[in-house]
Amino acid sequence: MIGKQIIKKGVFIIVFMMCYIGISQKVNPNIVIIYVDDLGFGDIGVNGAIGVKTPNIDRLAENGVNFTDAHCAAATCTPSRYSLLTGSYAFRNNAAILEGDAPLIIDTKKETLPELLQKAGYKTGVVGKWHLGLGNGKVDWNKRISPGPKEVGFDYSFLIPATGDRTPCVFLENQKVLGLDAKDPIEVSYGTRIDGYPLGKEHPELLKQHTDPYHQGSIINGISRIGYMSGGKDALWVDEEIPFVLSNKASAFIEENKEDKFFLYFSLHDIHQPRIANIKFVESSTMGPRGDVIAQMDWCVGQITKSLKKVNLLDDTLIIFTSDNGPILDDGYLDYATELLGNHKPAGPYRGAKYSVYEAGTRMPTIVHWPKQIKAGTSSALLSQVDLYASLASLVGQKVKKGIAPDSENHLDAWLGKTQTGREFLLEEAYTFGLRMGKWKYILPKEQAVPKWIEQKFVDPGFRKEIQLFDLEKDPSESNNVYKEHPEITAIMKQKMDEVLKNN
Ligand code: NG6
Ligand code: CA
Repeated sequence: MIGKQIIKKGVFIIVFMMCYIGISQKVNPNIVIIYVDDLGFGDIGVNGAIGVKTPNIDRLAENGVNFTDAHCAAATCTPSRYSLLTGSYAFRNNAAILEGDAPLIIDTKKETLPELLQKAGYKTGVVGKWHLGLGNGKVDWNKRISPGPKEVGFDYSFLIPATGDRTPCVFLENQKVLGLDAKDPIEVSYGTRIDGYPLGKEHPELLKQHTDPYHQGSIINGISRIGYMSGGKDALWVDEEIPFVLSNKASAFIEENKEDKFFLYFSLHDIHQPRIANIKFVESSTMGPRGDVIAQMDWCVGQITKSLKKVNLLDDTLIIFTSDNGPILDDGYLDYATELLGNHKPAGPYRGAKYSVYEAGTRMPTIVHWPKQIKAGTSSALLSQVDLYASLASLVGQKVKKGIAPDSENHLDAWLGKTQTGREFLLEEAYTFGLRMGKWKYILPKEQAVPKWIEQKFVDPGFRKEIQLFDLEKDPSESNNVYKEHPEITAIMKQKMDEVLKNN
């Protein structure tokens, strides 16, 4: 009798456990972050793009939530990526754009987003642009480079080490240069010139695109870069093939991990300069190279959805499509982005660009797609990518450790389109700071000079010696500074800004 009861109880527990596992598998979707480089709010069809079509991205938006007030953490790449993976503001770690030989800026002792997902049973992978530094100091590109993605929680990595316009121009697979011939070792330098590939400033006749003086280092594949490089001839990437290489690696990761839960951080090179589209996409837009690489990037997005569909996982994968900073037309390479723009508005209705503290610097095209759980629509919730850490932790049932991800707020319901309420305050990092509170935008006055190359840009980055306050409801393009008319709002925002910046 008692034996029977124990068996019954046991069966009950097993059935209960099976149900529980079943439910928890359903709750935890695969997660794919598609991170585009330098894509502006207005560069996608659903947000009003004129000079290029983005059918694959538009499809994500039609079946997901399209956000109108979601932000990357900063108006440049490294700081935004740092915040995304650590849940911490970039200024806390002085994270700024890194050179191609810079050391890793993520503290390996602190739990990162991929590490947290690993604890929840995810296989984690990063494919694409890294730009968070590698190694501890002087990198030897001929050996396995560590610390890197593995040491911050990625089981698999396939990287462009820094940017497309910086040396070294090679891929790293699991932190080793892919295709390197040991007899032709790589050396990279950002200070002293080394004897290696010809230089842009000395051999303009070898160039596919001319550049400003800042991008006239080593010429690789007919494109001069920032920095010097020698060796590694067999390992050099071909810019025109990068979208295919990265999409194939991302698809292979999905295929290999289809039986597990996986987290893929797919970080595209497009639409960063050098904007050299594959012949398949040349003249696929009316805007020249910048438009063509938007079409190319859209194709890559389609490859990911196709791969997910093929293994029957598209409906049960949370895809977050977004960008790392605002759009830029002329960033140093002469590709006629300004001249060929026509009526297309890269930043939509917003003022500013990459590097800028105005809205376009951080207000990103952002789409969340998860057909099984999300009702299609749009959302005006105020959100920051720094919040993905705590929000995804909540999604997968993990606790954020004390002292980790200090700036990340859990807004899972907003990310999933269940509520339109996001952050009360949102920090925007540029070369100064902006702060949002509802419709208000406050910009911290800036005393110091900005880097010379930013000052020389045609874009107005928005740094001023006086306070700026804008009412974005009446004035979405930040043209009417109203701080004198609203001393009480200015005081609240100043106080909050001081609090955020002091709390370091
Ligand atoms: C800047 C580079 C620019 C680009 C940017 C990084 C100069 C003058 N300009 O320093 O070419 O590489 O860094 O872009 O050096 S980002 O999207 O990765 O932040
Ligand atoms: Ca960028």
